Amino acid sequence: MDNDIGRREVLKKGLTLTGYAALAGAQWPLPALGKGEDLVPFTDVPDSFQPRPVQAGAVHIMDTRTIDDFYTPYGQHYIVQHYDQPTLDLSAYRLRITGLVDNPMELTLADIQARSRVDLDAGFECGGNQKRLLYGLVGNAKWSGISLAELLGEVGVKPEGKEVVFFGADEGTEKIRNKEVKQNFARSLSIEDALREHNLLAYEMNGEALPLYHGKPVRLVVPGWFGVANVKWLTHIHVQKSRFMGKFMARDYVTLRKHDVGGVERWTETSVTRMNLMSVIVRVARSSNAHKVWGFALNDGTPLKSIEVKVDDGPWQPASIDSRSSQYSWKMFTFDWRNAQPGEHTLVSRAIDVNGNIQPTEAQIPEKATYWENPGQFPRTVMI
Ligand SMILES: Nc1nc2c(c(=O)[nH]1)N[C@H]1C(S)=C(S)[C@@H](COP(=O)(O)O)O[C@H]1N2
Ligand SMILES: [Mo]
Repeated sequence: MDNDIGRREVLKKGLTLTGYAALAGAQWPLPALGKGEDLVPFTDVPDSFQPRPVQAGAVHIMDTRTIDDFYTPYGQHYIVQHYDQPTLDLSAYRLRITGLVDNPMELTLADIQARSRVDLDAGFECGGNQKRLLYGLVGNAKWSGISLAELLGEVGVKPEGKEVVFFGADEGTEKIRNKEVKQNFARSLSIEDALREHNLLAYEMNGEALPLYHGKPVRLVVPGWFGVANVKWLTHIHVQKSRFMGKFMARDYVTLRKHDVGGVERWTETSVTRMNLMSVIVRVARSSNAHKVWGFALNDGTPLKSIEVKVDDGPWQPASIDSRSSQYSWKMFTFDWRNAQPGEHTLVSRAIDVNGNIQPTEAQIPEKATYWENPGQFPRTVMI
């Protein structure tokens, strides 16, 4: 009921009517505003942005304007899948580990849950995240499960094992060289990447059993990587000698961009892997005369040096970073905007890491022919 009143209040104040119109009748989490705080509407929200509640089989886009917690609850966290969303029989569930290993294994869910448990805060975004979606293909959660490196240590990868392939139980049909073939969603990691300390086989999200749409009962979480690496409904890990060339490694989720390759400008293709250094502003609120700006940053786990905000043509100024931030979580930030004058203003953020990398403007990003990977600075406009 409070939500209904809250939503009407928000609508009255004009927070992008088109976006919220789609939510009529839906339970939609509203920003937890402080007492006496009002949302300042963005004036840059495209009409095409239509957030909806979670629906079976559909992509779910988070409305980033409603972020109100460090851990993104189920229902708000984005959801993407390319095939079906299989419901696995938990008593029949097996995770098989095959290929170039000394001890192939078949683990039940109970076997997995009996191993030592690891918690990890990790935020990630889809490689297709972009401005048009207000960067809503995103979420941050506490993932609990078992260490992949430890498990691979136990199965014993043979020296000739170079690539670890992760297969989901979801399946679809792909046309490959004019032949329709059955495929499961699959991604791979090099053995070095697979053995990194923090990769998890997760069976819980935010302290609850992994929800169906997030990969029940077990998914891979590769912290610092784009969402596509985090194979859901994981049933099979296979170690092989050669590079895995499945669709989601080699054909889809491939970025085509112009690069200097040894002094020659070439169009090159790379698989979507580690997240780029990015940040976005998601909310602006006013309490009496003061304004507060919120946003989040993500990257591959390289520590950040700072997050900065610029108002109109002013200087870059440091934002405060949420103390709950950890290496692979998203980093929420706030910025106190002083002396905001009536009228329309442009606000933009940028993240800077300890190696001195600065989140580029869109114009500074190398020319790209695919829509994957969009870490350019995202100027937002608000009306005061
Ligand atoms: N089995 C399986 N895992 C998958 C996918 C999929 O289609 N099938 N989609 C991937 C992509 S592209 C993304 S962005 C993330 C989304 O994870 P989420 O739905 O839990 O947010 O899952 C990844 N894991
Ligand atoms: Mo994705």
